[in-house]
Amino acid sequence: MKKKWWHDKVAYQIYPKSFLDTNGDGIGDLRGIISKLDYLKDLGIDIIWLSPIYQSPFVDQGYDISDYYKIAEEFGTMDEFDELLAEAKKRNMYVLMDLVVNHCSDKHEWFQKALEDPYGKYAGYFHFVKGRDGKAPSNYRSYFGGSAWEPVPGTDLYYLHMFAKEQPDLNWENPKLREEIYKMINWWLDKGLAGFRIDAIINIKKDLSFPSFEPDGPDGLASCVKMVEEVEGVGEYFEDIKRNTFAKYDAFTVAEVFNMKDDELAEFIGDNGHFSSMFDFSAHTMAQGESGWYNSRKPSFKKWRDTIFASQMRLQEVGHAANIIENHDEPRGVSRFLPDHAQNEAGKKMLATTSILLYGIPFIYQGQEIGMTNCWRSDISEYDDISTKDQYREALAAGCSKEQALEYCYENSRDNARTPLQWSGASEAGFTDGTPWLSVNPNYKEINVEEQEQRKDSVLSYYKALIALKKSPEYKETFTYGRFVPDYEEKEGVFAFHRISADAAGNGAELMEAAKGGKQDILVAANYGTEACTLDLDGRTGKVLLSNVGEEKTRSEEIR
Ligand code: TEU
Ligand code: CA
Repeated sequence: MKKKWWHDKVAYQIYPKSFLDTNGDGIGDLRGIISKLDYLKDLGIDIIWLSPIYQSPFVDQGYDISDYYKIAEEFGTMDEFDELLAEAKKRNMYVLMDLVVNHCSDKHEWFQKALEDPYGKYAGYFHFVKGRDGKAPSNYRSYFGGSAWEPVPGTDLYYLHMFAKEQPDLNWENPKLREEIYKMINWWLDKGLAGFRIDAIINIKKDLSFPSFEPDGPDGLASCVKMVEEVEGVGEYFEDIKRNTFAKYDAFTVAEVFNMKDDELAEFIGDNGHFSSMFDFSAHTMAQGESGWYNSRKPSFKKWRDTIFASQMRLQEVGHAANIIENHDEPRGVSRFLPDHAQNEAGKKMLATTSILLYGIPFIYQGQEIGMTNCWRSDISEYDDISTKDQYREALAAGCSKEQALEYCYENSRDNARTPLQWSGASEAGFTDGTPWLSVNPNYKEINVEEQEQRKDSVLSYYKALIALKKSPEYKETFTYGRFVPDYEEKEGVFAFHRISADAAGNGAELMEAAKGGKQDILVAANYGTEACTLDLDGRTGKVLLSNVGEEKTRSEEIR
């Protein structure tokens, strides 16, 4: 594997709207981010990914961009953005923006011009397609519910939108469109961005015959995902983008790709892959279940652990995926993955350990470092997210009671991750002097940065220690390139693996044996079960590098 500058880095996702408000309008802003760069540096963060900060009507919280060259005025100005870049650079930190180019906003100039002239140049930037028998061209359901086709007023045409109708899909078949996008990407990279997180990119290639599929829901529609999953050739687009933009800058790119096929991993993130990295969503898609929320079940510990292990075994042969426990589209990781009895600080530290020390690049989502949790709402009107509202409607339509549907929102809503970051126990969690755009989680009085900064045994202090360990000169190489070897798999509730120097030879047990001959062998062991547990170290001796329960307990008889 070729070594790259991003392999040993730790990244942090900022959801700007909920990060920190400095002018009292209830909306987080760039000034807020700038003022907390030292906080992030101190945590050990190298790379910051900003969810979209471009001009947008915010129908889908900025993932509907109306001008790719402007900063949303809610967030600040281009001067402030340049200041953020400069301040990050001073601290040796890298900044990634969110690249949302499967679609834009219906308020984007291109789309407005397309509507004015539905057979003209700009209509060719989108998928304007003739209806069939007075109906939409096909039976696709959009990600956010309802038909993925919307009539173009005054014509018999429809435009495609895989997400909301305010997010028309761009036509990547059109070389003019591609040229515009590349120009825009390079414009940002020229400013000094380190790269991009790339949104929904797997969707850009369409089957232009737009075939209908067997309906897969009571609405008589079929998920639009099927069409993009079946179409061939998206890789050629990825190569074209890379060649014309990222490759020229040695930029770091992390792609949002669901349902990755095993035999395509190398093509995506191998040495010469389309992208530098991509998120490992395997545990999240598994937890989400096959279909909608209302029949998703909390995964068993074993299924969850085995999913991560299987993914690690595949990935370490190929490249560095990005490991997450949560992001702005997922519920909070501690609420989702920790069993009830471990919903405490020791549990949160345990989850951090078994995520951050995996093979790959950790991406921490804002608030994760203090163990923020899901947020209960007693009415759907308290939610903001377009997808949550759709899932709620769907649950009611499927016969769920209001209470039950709200329970599903509590477990699954994207808004769980979008409540304001809890900076202190002061009013509105210290996030704003005004009224926050989305109300704060009432547990901010117990869970907040200020309190945890003062306490050595807090989740925040532990995250700092954990990241410092991962990046320490002595262990960095092993945590970055060392082999991932699962262990104690038969022990109930145990999540354990080794990271063994990359130059040790062999596989599995063989490798562990080989490592006894002087190679670095770091054992990460966690007990998610309810019973105390003893691990036989098989003759190994060593020292405890870090413990979430105090060194005494780790070394105690039960655990030894
Ligand atoms: O997400 C793409 C995507 O597939 C998600 O919509 C996912 O299915 C959904 O969040 C599950 O609830 C990206 C962004 O991360 C998301 O925030 C945007 O809404 C979406 O693209 C459209 O840009
Ligand atoms: Ca503000």
